[in-house]
Amino acid sequence: MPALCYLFEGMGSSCSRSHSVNEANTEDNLKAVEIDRRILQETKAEQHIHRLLLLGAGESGKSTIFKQIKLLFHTGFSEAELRSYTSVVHANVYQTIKILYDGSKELAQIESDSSKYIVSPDNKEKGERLSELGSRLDHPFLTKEIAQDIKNLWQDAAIQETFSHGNMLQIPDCAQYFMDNLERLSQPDYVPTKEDVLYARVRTSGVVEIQFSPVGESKKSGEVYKLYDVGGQRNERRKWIHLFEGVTAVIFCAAISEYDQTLFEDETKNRMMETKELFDWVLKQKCFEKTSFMLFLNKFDIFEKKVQKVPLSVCDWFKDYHPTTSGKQEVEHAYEFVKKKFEELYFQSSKPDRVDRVFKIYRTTALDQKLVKKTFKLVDETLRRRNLMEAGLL
Ligand SMILES: Nc1nc2c(ncn2[C@@H]2O[C@H](COP(=O)(O)OP(=O)(O)O)[C@@H](O)[C@H]2O)c(=O)[nH]1
Ligand SMILES: [Mg+2]
Repeated sequence: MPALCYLFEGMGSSCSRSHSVNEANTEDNLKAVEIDRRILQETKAEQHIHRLLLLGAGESGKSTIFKQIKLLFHTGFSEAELRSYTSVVHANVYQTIKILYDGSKELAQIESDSSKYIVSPDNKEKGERLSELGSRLDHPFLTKEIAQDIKNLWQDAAIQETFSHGNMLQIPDCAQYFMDNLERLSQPDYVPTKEDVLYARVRTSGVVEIQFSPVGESKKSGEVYKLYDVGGQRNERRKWIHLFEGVTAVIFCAAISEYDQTLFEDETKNRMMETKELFDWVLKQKCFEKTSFMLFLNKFDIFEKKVQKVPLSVCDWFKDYHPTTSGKQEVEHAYEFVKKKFEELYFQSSKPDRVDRVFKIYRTTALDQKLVKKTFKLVDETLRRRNLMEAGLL
């Protein structure tokens, strides 16, 4: 609370002056009264800020939600911020092509129909060179020439095959989008768009926060929230604990498309199983006894495509799933099944004294700005209603 500390310092100096000069110095008294009033105001203001904590495993979409909130209810991205994403976007391109090329070689060795994964002789040299570039920490700017090589390799049948069977590789979700936009990304005067920034993948380390009001800053009666984004990988989670006190709501992001993928930090562990265990652990935390839980079943866009090709039952948690129909209806059926699993987990992991916590589930695609806006309005409404109930006004 830097503002409060500053006020206390100010008060200290004004008090000592009033003692040394004149006890009844009205000017100093007025100052002290004013300071008291401001402290009171600040304290009240702080009390009205609701802390929202984004939690979830790595790559579940926490930072994308955070960016959307910045775009929707805060300052958006400045030109400088957009520009700062150039190297991130280019790094995502290099990482993607490296993962795909190295992955094709790996699959050619372990799969029985290995010839499908062998790139054409023309592209082999490009692949080796790009794979080497992808492992560097300092990537060069993505020039038109390099982008052309990447495009040729991306279009190679073996790379496409690897892409569609790459659930065991760590292919980022932004792969297709950036590969489709290579020409634009390699313009010498390229400035990332808002959309590029939303797709860009940076592994979060530490904690970032943003203060906002979902009805817009101009509307005074709106609730004020402070949203915290944290790193989701296992080695980041120890930093979470000190944020847990006094949290109004946890927004737990679960990427429901990840049921056939393995963890970045442990390739033997299914991502959905990790999410299940993590959700269970978070629900059982003592300091969340009265905290509201907003569960975002995220990456629905990927889920709806995947579920029609890869059976849900490949994941241990969903072993008892049996598809009934096909097409859109089947997607709904699968989604409802997953939702029910999370609901069951919630009630199992919430001791009887905690079942009166607010628990809501939302279907989200963090890249979809309109949907995120709508979802946050709902979250805001729920939390406001909860507030009124607690104050005995409802
Ligand atoms: N297609 C799709 N991609 C998403 C969605 N949410 C996040 N992503 C992408 O997934 C990657 C990881 O997301 P990020 O927000 O960094 O995850 P975090 O590790 O939980 O902070 C980024 O490339 C995002 O653009 C979603 O709902 N749909
Ligand atoms: Mg993140």
